[in-house]
Amino acid sequence: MLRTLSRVSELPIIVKQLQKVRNCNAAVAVTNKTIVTVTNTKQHQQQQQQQQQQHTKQTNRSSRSYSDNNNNRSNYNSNVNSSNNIGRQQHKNHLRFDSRRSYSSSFFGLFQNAAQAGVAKTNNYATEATVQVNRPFKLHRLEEGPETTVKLTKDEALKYYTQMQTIRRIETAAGNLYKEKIIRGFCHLYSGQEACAVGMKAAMRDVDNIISAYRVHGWTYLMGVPPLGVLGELTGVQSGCARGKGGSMHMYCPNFFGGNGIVGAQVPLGAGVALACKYKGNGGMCLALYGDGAANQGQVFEAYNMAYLWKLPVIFVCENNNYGMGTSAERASCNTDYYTRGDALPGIWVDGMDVLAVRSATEFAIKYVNEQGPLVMETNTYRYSGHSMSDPGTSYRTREEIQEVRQKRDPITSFKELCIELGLITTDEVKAIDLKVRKEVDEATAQAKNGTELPVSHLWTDVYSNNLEPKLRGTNGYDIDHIQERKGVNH
Ligand SMILES: Cc1ncc(C[n+]2csc(CCOP(=O)(O)OP(=O)(O)O)c2C)c(N)n1
Ligand SMILES: [Mg+2]
Repeated sequence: MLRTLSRVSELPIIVKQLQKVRNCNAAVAVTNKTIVTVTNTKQHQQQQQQQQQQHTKQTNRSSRSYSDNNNNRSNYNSNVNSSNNIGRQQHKNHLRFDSRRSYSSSFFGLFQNAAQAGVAKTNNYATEATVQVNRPFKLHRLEEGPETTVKLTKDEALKYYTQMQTIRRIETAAGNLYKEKIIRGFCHLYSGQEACAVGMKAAMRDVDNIISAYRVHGWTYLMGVPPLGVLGELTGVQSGCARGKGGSMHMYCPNFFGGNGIVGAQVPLGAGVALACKYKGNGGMCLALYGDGAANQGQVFEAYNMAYLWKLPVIFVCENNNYGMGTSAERASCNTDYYTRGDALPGIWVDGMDVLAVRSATEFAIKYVNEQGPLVMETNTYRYSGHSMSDPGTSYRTREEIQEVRQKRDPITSFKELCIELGLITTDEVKAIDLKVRKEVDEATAQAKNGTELPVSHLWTDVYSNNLEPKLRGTNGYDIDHIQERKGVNH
């Protein structure tokens, strides 16, 4: 039976029909964004087995995925391993999904249950796909760059989507709390830039560290603080990750060195964290993030220089969102190719709206800095909000510009569409994740609103993470004991 569908959503109907046929085996090939073909013949099954055996002989590989090699899809192609040209040729016009799976009864059962199963028990009709990154990397002083063909498993797809959606929700909640005057002071939102953080985090190992500027609510959550720890910090209550003492720009957790309000200051600090990794010999590295607006600062170049001379395991990441406050990158920089600005340091330009490209570039960079020393990575991205909550963000750019990025390059929407298209996530699973994330962030918002502040006497507790003297120094006229209530998180 061969049938062409006009929409992916028709797939369950076809699957039900197929179930009625005895001894059937189903396979699915997505040939472009909208067309799905379901093939169901015994002959096909045998053909597939023969090809599989032949392929095993030729490649002697235990795992592979098949490709339809359809040229209609310019951006995302599902391929066999790129080095395996024989295999690719052989399986031309065949299936994109992993041939190791049997698309028989278990496939039908799982698929049918997907809608009720929610996020935990997901449908499994594609477990892994091979994807081409959206826009090519640009390289500076590098002969080889990151992998452009990357694997994406279903679990990873669910995780990245959930993480990006949670960051977006937290930022929306923060924006609303600010407008209600429940959050006071500074508040810089990360909406639009989610793929940068989620992609980098996906590549990080337990021994790795990160330090950034002030746009860090998303990073704080990714590094292990639950939404309430972030939102409570923003509303200044005890459930905040710094017990409400830090606020928007000063959040920390293990391996995350914050949260720094002085533009550019985190860059040499990041080099210092990398020096500590090298000194301890723990194999870790540090991601030192800064914006296009910080990229022309003297201390950035001084940090590049020292890191290069000392071969420090640091990735200098310029998150280029095109604006430093209200000044466009073109107005502020004589050279907006930030990935080349390290001079002797190699550099990579990466599409910061493509979570998989960021992950691939970071994986490459981690290996590189551990073996050879520092590297500059520019993630090309966009922020939807103004610089901070006090900036409407529309006096130095047009509403149309923002709208266009939202419609054409949004990191969450494009990743969601990709995953659905690849068959890694269903629309029902997307809905279930959206609901779960909304519930979690709504609950955290309510608790952050109603939390209690620390008593004033706690202002001077935990000044040092490891206090070596009994009294606080420099409090002239006062005789204040140092009280440690909590252990520092970044020893
Ligand atoms: C040393 C210093 N100079 C100026 C400022 C004021 N300031 C805060 S953010 C900012 C722009 C930074 O832009 P960018 O680095 O591109 O980061 P983005 O806000 O785009 O994430 C400036 C000038 C500051 N906080 N510190
Ligand atoms: Mg900027």
